[in-house]
Amino acid sequence: MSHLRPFAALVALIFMSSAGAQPGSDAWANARSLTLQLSSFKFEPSDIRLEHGVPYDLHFVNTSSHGHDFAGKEFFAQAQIRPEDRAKINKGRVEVGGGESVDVHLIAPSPGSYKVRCTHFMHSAFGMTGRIVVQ
Ligand SMILES: [Cu+2]
Repeated sequence: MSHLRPFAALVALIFMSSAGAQPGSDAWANARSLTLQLSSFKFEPSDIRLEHGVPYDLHFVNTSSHGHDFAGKEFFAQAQIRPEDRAKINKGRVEVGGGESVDVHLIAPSPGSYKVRCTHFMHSAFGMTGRIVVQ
């Protein structure tokens, strides 16, 4: 019977990968769209409410003519980011150039409060801070 074990392991592996946590494209198509506006010097809204386990399309729009970023190291580390969007996040930050927009699809992480801010020089001091509350 021992010769069957590798086969059983293979079946288990295939089953696990097809039933894994990463949702199919359908789940992303149904993602809730949420626009997050960046400007000099605020996030709108600055108090972002998400539901745990729900897929979102976070649509970051920079309405100013200067670059800003949306930094939430812990939030992005905990969230499940759509593979195609992972490159848009660098060191927990989404950089959005002046007049540009960036979409990041993700599944909201565990409930909690996650701080966000713009890391550009002095921008958080001027008011570019906020939080994401996951319920
Ligand atoms: Cu900024």
